[in-house]
Amino acid sequence: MDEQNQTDEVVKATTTLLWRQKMKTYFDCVDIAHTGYITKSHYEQLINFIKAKYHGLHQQAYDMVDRIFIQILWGEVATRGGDISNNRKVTLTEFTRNAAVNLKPENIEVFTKVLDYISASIYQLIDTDRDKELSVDEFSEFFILFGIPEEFSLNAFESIDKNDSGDIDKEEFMKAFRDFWVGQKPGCGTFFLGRLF
Ligand SMILES: [Ca+2]
Ligand SMILES: [Ca+2]
Repeated sequence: MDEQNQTDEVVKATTTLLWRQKMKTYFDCVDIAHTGYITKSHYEQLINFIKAKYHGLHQQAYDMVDRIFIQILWGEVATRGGDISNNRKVTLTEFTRNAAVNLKPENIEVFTKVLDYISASIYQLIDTDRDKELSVDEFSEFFILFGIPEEFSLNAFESIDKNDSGDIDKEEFMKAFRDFWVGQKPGCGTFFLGRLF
């Protein structure tokens, strides 16, 4: 067995099928053209969609989007560093393996803080009327940028809105985001991206 297969056996032994399905779902959202790998340009394209959608914001908001998508989600979560240039391609197998490293006991605390930073920042960005609640429209307008069809974003909305208030508050959003990346069992974030592949 080569080194890669051994590593993947470790991933299988330490994560659930559900968690790996969530990672595949995320991967497929980024790999819009279904090429089988993700690259920096995929993340740059998402950033362009986001900037076009949320135009007229303060420069700080765009810097935050760059930091989240390029430095964190590409440069750390997808690649785990090393070569993060335009030439780097990350397959689903590598992505899943890299994402699983964050779940190790020595990494989970920092990873959780990073996740909270991402979700709190995104929440602020997409709560466009600034009433500190996400409406169905605010929520689906963001998720449509990831190619998630409206019916699935509604599904996601309902699963994240735990208290059935018809709005997603910041705590519900952050909890679901954390659960999506970390949770091994069904939870409030299982359908954060609307469905599982
Ligand atoms: Ca709102
Ligand atoms: Ca709610």
